[in-house]
Amino acid sequence: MSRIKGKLALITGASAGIGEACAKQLARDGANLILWARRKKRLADLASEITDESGVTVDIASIDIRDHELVFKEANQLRVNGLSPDIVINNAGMGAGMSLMQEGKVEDWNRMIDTNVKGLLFVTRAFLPDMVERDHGHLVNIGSIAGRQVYPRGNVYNATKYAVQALTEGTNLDVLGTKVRVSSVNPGLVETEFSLVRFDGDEARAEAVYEGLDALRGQDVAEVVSFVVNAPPHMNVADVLVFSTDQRSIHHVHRNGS
Ligand code: 8X3
Repeated sequence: MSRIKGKLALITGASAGIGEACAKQLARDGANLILWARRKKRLADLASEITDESGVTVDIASIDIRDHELVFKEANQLRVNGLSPDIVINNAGMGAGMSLMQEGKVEDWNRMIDTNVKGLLFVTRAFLPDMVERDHGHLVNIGSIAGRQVYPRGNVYNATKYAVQALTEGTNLDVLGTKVRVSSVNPGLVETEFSLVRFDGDEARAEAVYEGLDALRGQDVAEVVSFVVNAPPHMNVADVLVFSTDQRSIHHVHRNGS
């Protein structure tokens, strides 16, 4: 049974990985979609694939969530058009580099903080007031095990994901007394473009991250998100941590031969 059939879900970072898988899964659940990402062509291809397979509507927009003026303008336009989302999946996020703290690049820090923290804040600020006003809505933040445990060279990426955790918990406190729900879904290793982006297109380095283990797929995380947003209205799944069976903590990963 789907409780989100006919609801409107907005997903950021929807052009690939966990975001793309969430789009397909929530469409299977019968939700209409608004998909945001920077890469419009990929969004357009995904939208036509989804509309071919399901009867849901899919709106797309090329949005860089680091641009707060664009985020607020687009959100306002959606509101004016009567398209206020019932569900917002704050998925867009990235890792940039893996340097020692003492060697970190300011450019990498800015990209991670601007996307993972400030971008998530802008999207939340853009849609949460309407949810509170309507006394209805569900915000799902995609965090990470990297927001629970630090690892060498994770420094600023870890800090951004710890921030996501704090923002999820803090937002839940701030909407107490309303029917708005705030959840976080925190995966461990998921085989997506994440490492390719982090290592600036270095395929060998990216592949090594997932080598020898049966990592999570985007679809696995999307199924968890689907469970979270399909929970009955009186139930708020505040926090989920999900690993591949080959991973038990950020520091404990079983690889073939290990
Ligand atoms: C990404 C997971 O373990 O590579 O959020 O930091 S990890």
